[in-house]
Amino acid sequence: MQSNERMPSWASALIGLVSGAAAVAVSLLVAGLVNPVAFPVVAVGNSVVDLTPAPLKEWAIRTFGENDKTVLLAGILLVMAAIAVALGRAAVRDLRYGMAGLAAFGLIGVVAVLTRPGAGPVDVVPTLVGVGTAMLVLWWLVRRALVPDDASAGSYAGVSGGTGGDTYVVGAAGAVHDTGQGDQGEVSPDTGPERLRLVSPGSSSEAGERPDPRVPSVMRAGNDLRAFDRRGLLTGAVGGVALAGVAGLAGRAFSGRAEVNAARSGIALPLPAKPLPALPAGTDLKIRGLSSFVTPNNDFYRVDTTLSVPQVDPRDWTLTIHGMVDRPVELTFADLMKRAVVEADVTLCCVSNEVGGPYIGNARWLGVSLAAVLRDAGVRKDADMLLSTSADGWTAGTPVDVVMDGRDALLAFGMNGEALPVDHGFPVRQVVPGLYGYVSATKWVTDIKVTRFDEDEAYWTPRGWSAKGPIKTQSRIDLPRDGASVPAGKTVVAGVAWAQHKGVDAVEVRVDQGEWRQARLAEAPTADTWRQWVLDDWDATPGEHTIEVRATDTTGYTQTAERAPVAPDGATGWHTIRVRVG
Ligand SMILES: Nc1nc2c(c(=O)[nH]1)N[C@H]1C(S)=C(S)[C@@H](COP(=O)(O)O)O[C@H]1N2
Ligand SMILES: [Mo]
Repeated sequence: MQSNERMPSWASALIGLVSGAAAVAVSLLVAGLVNPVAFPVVAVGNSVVDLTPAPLKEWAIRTFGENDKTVLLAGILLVMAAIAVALGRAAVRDLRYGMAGLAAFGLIGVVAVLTRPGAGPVDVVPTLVGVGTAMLVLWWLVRRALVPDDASAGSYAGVSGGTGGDTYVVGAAGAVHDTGQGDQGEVSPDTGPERLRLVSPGSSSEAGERPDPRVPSVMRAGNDLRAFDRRGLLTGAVGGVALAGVAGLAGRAFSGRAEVNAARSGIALPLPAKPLPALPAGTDLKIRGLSSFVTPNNDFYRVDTTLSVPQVDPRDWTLTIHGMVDRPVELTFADLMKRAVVEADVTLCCVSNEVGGPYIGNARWLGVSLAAVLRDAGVRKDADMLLSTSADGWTAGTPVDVVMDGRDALLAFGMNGEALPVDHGFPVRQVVPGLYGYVSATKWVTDIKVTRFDEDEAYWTPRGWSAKGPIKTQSRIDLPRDGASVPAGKTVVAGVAWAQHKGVDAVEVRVDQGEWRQARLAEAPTADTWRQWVLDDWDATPGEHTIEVRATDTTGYTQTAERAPVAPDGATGWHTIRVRVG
């Protein structure tokens, strides 16, 4: 008898959606007060990211690039909206179903929040308050939308069989327990299954209006006659949306973004002990379409697993160095700034960068020597791994010997003359020349455990990536663009090549698998950066042409032609483009 519910489907959907929106917004607000990472939508999203099989994740990165997180969040919100609609339907049928569904949904949120790294018991509060809000709003909206039928006294129609035409029957038994709602009159008595009444579609309180044939107007539960009150629902929904809007805006404000941005802009970067000389003339060939030697912070690629960028206030930040050390160390941001400051040009590169891909960038970093900090702590001889952890629980495993071998491994707080951008790890990240980011470049770093590769595993290792990740010698053609049409005649071919901490020794280019020709190399300040290259004198003849590039590093190794995928330890192969000349 409860199966023939007939509140219009938009109405039950609206009830579900408004309840859901209120829950999301209120939990965002509470998370802003308690802990921004405890926002259940983000916690669920982060859990989805962590549980996604590596091939699917790679596909997402390939397909959506840096929009992958937006796509994931949009997907999660869509799924939540669908669930909210279903819960709205269920609640109209029987409020208990709606409540049970919300409770189950809340349980997922609680589990997601509690399984995030570093989660504490208070982190469940945003989820619980959010679910509580959804329950209240759901109950309240159902109550407003379904009113006792005797509010419509007088507009009686002897219509039977509520499923046809414009008269509907709803199974509201149990949906509304308290029906004595102010101007809407008394609880209707048991009206019996045969009776149906028409009420005005806009409002049950305006008896006598002509029924709108498009709007189902009367609902009946087995023993409880309910009328759909459209105006009651719509005004309630407006209230719910307003609540969600206010809570959402306040939540955003509280989530710490504003504070951290203010703290960041207030930072006066210390001067390096020995400032780097200006870049040699000829480091940047300044060719239009060729990647600039220094990648502006705004153009710098971003790769990480986080859905909501950790907002770490430098005044609260500490870095703990512990594990296989003689003297565990805890550093504050002020401690860090008091140490000898080092400046270094380092090209960062992602292991997920396909041949010819965009996940590489070069910056002038400012920070302190990671090796010096580790020497203060006293690294034990048998330790071979630094397990660094970020504020959001991500980890990287870096070989101790690489960090200690004299290269500019940094705890960096400056990037291209400004404080580290929040997206790139503010207040402090690691930068290690020569290693892919996933094994070295921990952003928002807060903890370094000195340990062993045979005792600990970092984030990507059990997900199909190699435990160690030295950067492979690579090169890329920036100009002309793959697939471009260019006029015949002298054509500039240019790009970048990299072999961090070894240095690029030569770059060769060939057209249509002809002879390899030496490209002219730009200057590079050290072996830790990429190097621009250019071939000035290609005389392009009309037709389709293939252009290939390969680099040789200072160890004498020339890039292999053999194509390898990005997993488990970086792509190989020659970047090859096709152009049409004519
Ligand atoms: N906290 C944290 N740090 C991280 C990551 C991450 O997912 N979380 N990703 C790493 C990877 S895979 C790369 S390639 C670099 C990218 O740094 P960028 O985003 O500043 O370019 O950051 C590294 N540091
Ligand atoms: Mo990466």
